[in-house]
Amino acid sequence: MTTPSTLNDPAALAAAVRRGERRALARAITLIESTRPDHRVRADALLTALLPHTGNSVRIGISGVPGVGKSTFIEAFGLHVIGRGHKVAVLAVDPTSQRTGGSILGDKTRMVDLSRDDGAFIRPSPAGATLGGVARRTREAMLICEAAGFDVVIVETVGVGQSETAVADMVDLFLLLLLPAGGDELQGIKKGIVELADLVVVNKADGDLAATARHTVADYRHALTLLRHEADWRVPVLSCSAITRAGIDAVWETVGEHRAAMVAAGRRSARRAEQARAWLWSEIRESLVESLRRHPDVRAALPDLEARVTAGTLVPAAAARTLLERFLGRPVGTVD
Ligand SMILES: Nc1nc2c(ncn2[C@@H]2O[C@H](COP(=O)(O)OP(=O)(O)O)[C@@H](O)[C@H]2O)c(=O)[nH]1
Ligand SMILES: [Mg+2]
Repeated sequence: MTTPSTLNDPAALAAAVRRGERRALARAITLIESTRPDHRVRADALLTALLPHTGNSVRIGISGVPGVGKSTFIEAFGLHVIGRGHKVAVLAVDPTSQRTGGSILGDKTRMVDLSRDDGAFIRPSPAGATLGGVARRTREAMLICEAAGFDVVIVETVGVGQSETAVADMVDLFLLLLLPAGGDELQGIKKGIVELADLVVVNKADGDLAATARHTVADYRHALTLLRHEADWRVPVLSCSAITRAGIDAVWETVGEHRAAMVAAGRRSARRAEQARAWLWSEIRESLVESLRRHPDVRAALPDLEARVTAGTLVPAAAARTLLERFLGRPVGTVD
């Protein structure tokens, strides 16, 4: 059983996570979300213990503009996948959640059945100042969920900014949900987001919107053939209704086809290896900047340098060099 003392002991917490204990899972994610330095040390120990048991999931990113039906879709899709014998974890990357109160949390009313299901685990976006911080914690939460036996991990993004790239960089398949409507601009889709998609699904293909949905499917099929040509995977455009649940099964089948194609081409492990390398470098950047900010000599010099840079009397590169020299305690030739 999980007792308060096990929660402070990374090895015991790791064991409880691996047994699939809900409380341990929630506690483990709370630990990795903490910014306290002593918690970070324990979080790293926990993740190190769990790492050999991670990686065994289908990692799916889901994006789309607010109102496209992400929450409703995840409820329908998640229940379908659980019905096929899987366990589904739902995480979110929403750097705006501090202001909005969290995308998933606010949406749990649309995921009532899924959140009650034993086969599902739903976690709202961590509150974090930077997208980098939120993305890091979501990646780590994904590893913890995998170690706990969740073999399908869905990462939702709010679809309003940079978070799509961050999510595409942590999943095997990036699914873009579209509305039955005109082109990207009409749908409020940011430039470049469509290019990230491995699978495009037009939602709300029901009732009065069914005919428009068919046109949207045809439009995007055409647009995507112009957009990119990949040897191993031609991005499919499907339609579904998260409400009637028509077409949801085909989406899951296509996820399986994508996985099979990527594994066969050796691209699944290559993509994950590349993601791990990029993650390493973002960790290096984040922790370097963090230690730099904490350095006493840097802190002493920072207010004055920042004031001069913002006043336009000091070049940022020169200010950065001064700070770096204080941090390193020696002169540096060039900043780059
Ligand atoms: N007609 C129809 N409405 C849908 C469908 N999926 C979602 N909706 C509705 O669209 C609205 C936004 O859905 P929601 O899941 O909250 O979208 P999100 O902001 O992307 O998470 C809600 O009123 C849903 O009931 C669908 O497949 N068909
Ligand atoms: Mg939502």
